[in-house]
Amino acid sequence: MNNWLLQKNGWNEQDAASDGNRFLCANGYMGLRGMPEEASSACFPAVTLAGVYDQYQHRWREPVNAPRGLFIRLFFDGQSLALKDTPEKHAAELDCRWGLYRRETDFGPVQVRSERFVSMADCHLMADQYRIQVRQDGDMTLQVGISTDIWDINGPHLFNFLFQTGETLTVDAITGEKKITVATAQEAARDFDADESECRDASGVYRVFRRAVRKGETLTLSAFFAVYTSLDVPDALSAARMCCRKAKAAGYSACLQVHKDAWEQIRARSEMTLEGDDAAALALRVSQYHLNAIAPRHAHSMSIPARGLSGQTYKGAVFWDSEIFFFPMFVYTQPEIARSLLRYRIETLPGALKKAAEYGYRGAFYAWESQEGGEEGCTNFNVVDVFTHRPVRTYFRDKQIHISGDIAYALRSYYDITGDRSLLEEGGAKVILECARFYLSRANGHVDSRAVDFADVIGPDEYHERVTNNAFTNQMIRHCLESALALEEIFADRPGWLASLLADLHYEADWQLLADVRGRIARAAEQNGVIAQFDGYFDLEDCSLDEVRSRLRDPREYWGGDHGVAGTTQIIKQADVIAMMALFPEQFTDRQVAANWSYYEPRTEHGSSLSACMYALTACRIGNMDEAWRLFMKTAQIDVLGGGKQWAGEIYIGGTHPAANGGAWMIAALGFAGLRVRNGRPEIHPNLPRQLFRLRFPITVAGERLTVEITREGGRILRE
Ligand code: IFM
Repeated sequence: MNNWLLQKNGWNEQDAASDGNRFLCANGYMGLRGMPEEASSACFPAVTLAGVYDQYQHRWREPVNAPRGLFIRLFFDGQSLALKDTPEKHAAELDCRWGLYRRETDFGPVQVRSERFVSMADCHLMADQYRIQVRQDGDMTLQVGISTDIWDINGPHLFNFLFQTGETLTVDAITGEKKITVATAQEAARDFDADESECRDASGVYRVFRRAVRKGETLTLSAFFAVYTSLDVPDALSAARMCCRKAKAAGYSACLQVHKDAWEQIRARSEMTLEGDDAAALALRVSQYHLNAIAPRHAHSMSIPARGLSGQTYKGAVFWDSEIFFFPMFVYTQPEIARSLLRYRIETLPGALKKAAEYGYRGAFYAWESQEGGEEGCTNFNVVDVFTHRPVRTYFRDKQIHISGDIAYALRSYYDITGDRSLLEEGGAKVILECARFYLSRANGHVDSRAVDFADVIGPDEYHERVTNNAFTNQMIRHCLESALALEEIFADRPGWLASLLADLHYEADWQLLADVRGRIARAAEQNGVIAQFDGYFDLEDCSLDEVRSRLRDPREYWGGDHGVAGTTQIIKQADVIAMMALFPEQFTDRQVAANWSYYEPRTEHGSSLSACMYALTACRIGNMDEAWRLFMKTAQIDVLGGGKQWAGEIYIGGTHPAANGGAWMIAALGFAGLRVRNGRPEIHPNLPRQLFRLRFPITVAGERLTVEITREGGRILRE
């Protein structure tokens, strides 16, 4: 099978939120939710801009949604043919080869077929081709415009709207907080005669085409929509206008061709081919499409929000998802994107230093939910209680300290996999040292005075707050201190450089202190080979997941925190000890992994889309391929099936799942192929599930482009 199409038949407004995610078109600069052109704001349509944030009053700061171009209203004999009027037939699809959204809707008197894309060749552009097949004689009116009826979670964010008509329609506005201009422009081309006019109303500005139509006619309209902000260029409006004009002059087909060429190049570097199971092959393609579509190719220092560009969920913030879940696919396939993700952390170091200082620590304590400049977007009250409707004190912001170690981990991996130390020279080494400094200042003494504790933390399992010696966190810290120490060896040929860096940083810890603390970080207790997730974990109530679920009084109830149903039990939200074993495979024996896997998996809710892939990776390691397969499918199909949690308390958390998309690549590459880099060389240790007979994918290691091929007979790494 060679299926690249994610398809859905029928229209149901209830599915609008998940369809908008599933059919998202994006190019790293902006994301356009997968709704038909006529969809109203009740269907959560949005054009979400990467890296443009705004805070309205005291609400949460979140990314800005631009006015929505390519918005169409259709009337036949004076009747609106809106989608909410339940069209007789509707089908939508996403062609994952090139990020093309297509839909076909039978409105009765007319049938509409459209196709659109968010350009990979020009990140400011999107284009649409809208074809109307007339079924009966009548009078038709088509309004094509820019809608300012914007769906926001914590908005509004745009003010002082200025509308212009003429050959190009434009809408520009400024954000409330920082007065960033968001300028949009739209041009249309048509192959039919019509009376043409313009109209403006409270919801936007439109070009209007009116004509009498005859049964059997086909009318085609192409629309080009551009977005620029004053963060891109000083005169955003002129730039948007120019972009549209150029696109219109080139025509839809030419714009489509260069867009497709750009996608071909992306796929040549990253596309995995999996043979043996059609559903899995499609799910993997959808996953890779979604992650590639939101990569910041237009910027040399930018990261990716946890819900990508599918909207404003999680405040458009950058989490550890970037370093631990998105980074692996990029570092192995398109290292320049991995570099951009890490440059974002290098450039936002001042925010991390500030956050550490606010809490009375030295060094770099990165934001749990990082926004512009590394500012912390996570509040102390990140969940709203469904019973009292009051905010709940959560501790993600102040206690999830593994974030700094996660960043150091990715910096180190970047060096190990690419062999390129320039990123360390350009600020990466400084980040590692500042993270190490943070941990040294955060360390606590231990009752036996030999061990070093890390108390009052939260591990990846967020349901248990303020624990001591979370195994995952302590391991990340250990690795961070080791990475700081390793800089000496990495820069052995430039001792003067490292010494001057340390002097510049006024780095007070000497290597001996680092080595000493690293060696004394407390190790969690073990029971029958099972590592306690944190001190006292085994003393908690040991009951089943079903039992805990049965205690819920509301399906949206938050499981964690002081009153959550999971907090007093051993039920965890997501992979924690197992995530540690997946990220540090060499530190644990197969036996240890097997014992911990069997213990923790039944106790894991998988309430986060970050969980299943860690269990799948470790299942590959211990040869439990049936479970690896089940969890691979769960991970890879998440945006195919539109699954995942939608609510945390009263907070909407829906959107696409880039961490699972990255997780699917990780399971296939690091799990099924057993890919790793040791001493600068790639190795494979194949574990192909019985459902597959071939897996093939390109990688780049130490600058060399290679192809990994795994079959039932074994595996090989091919040089180009
Ligand atoms: O980073 C994750 C976290 O681990 C669990 N809650 C959602 C966040 C964003 O994906």
